[in-house]
Amino acid sequence: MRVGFIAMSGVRVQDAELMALGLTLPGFVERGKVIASLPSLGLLTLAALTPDDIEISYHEVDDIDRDTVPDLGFDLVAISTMTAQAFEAYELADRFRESGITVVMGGLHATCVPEQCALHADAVVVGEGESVWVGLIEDFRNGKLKGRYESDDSYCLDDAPMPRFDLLEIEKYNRLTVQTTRGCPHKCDFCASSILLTKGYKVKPTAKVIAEIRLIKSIWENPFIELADDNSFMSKAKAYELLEAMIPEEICWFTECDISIASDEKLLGLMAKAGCRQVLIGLESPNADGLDGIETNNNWKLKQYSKYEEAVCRIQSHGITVIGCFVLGLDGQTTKAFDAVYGFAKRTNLYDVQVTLATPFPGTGFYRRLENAGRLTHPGRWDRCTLFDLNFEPTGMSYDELRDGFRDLVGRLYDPRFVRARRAGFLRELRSAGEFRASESA
Ligand code: B12
Ligand code: SF4
Repeated sequence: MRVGFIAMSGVRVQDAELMALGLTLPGFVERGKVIASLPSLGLLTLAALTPDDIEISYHEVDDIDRDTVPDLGFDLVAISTMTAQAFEAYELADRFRESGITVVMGGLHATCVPEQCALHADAVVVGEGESVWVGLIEDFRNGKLKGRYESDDSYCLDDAPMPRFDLLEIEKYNRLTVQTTRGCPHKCDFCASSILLTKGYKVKPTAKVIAEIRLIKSIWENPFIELADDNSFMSKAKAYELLEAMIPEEICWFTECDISIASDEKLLGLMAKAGCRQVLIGLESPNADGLDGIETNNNWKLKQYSKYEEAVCRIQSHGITVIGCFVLGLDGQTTKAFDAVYGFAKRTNLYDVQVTLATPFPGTGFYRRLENAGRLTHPGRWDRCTLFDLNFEPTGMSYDELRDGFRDLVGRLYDPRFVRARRAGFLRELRSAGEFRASESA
């Protein structure tokens, strides 16, 4: 029996004018180039759980001739897609099924729109794949595949298998991902990340993370690793333990966290020592108006607002550069938000900035709210769920003002002179922070 794992990778933007400005996620070309080639960690994880007697292979969708779907001898294909490439995934799934191959779909999109995915797949997996994969394969072998499998959230990262990096044609990639946590303690209205897969905040045991890092080091001498976490280090004791264990590994890495890391000097010191080069932080809005109500547990993001500038400067003073992420078009924001983002980036010497348009992903509170209010301008157009294509009527400005203001802001933020000035400012501040720390310890 043969199972093919197919990743709908790549980045997508529909807006031709933005593309012309050189915009790629999460901000501009250089990082876009780096991340566009990341493999699907979800599929590599499921591959690891597949029984040994089954032949498996991993494929990036761009390596498959989508028109003819070559006969690779698959009995079953497992397709992973995000929302932006859902239509392309549906087409591919249809082709496989026409050739008599069983299709299973899973991932964030399938979790949120399972009924629609079921029109194109023999089985749809809702939620985390690990808890259902072995049973699904067994059902398939026995000719008893069900149409839908749902994870019950009981899966624990203590049981995480070693992802099958060995399946990759490794020369195609320049970074690999390691997941140290899954989920997030916060609950943002627009969040389309792993809180859609699990309600809990799950932490992988340190020994397993280190084993994954060592495996990557056995493939590449000096790897740059991306932690595929939505919000690392929320469990502080575990974070210290992990970071201490990462120090001797001598790797460079990137992760996503929230602004609270800035209030923990010990954590920042350990992160820097452990090789953290960059963190991506969802600041979301440069003004309080846009932040109000975003985090729906206890308005946590609004409460952090007054500390934003100092927090960014403190993190960067440890030599850890910050990609500050701002979402434009949030309820409460007006056209003043564009200049406010620019001003924030300038004042803080933000090393990188990621601006995205508020995006109603299916399965989010934001989507339901806009749908109920009749504010969706392109309902069901999943190919526009790219973070860069506008899909709704904003409140504090018109549709055109938001779209055009966003394009203009992108041009200003990624102007090479502005990028150079911010980075020079970052280096200046880093030097003076270093001198200050040296004088304190003398
Ligand atoms: C790495 C990454 C990428 C890589 C993806 C590589 C790949 N093929 O997976 C790249 C750079 C290509 C990428 C591209 C994009 N990304 Co991205 N990306 C991430 C990131 C940082 C980590 C994802 C990850 O590895 N998670 C860990 C793994 C283990 O989880 P998982 O993939 O969800 O898999 C689990 C389950 O979903 C399930 N599962 C997954 N697939 C399958 C398949 C089957 C058959 C089964 C049974 C189960 C199953 O089982 C797995 C284990 O439990 C997340 C943010 C984050 N920090 O999580 C954003 C994120 C997933 N990306 C996002 C977006 C918006 C994009 C882009 C649209 C950006 C753009 N404008 O181009 C494009 C998508 C274009 C496309 N290809 O569709 C959004 C997704 C929103 C959504 N619901 O669709 C996220 C959540 C970021 C965000 N906060 O907005 N991304
Ligand atoms: S802080 Fe980030 S990961 Fe957590 S719920 Fe909010 S948007 Fe999602």
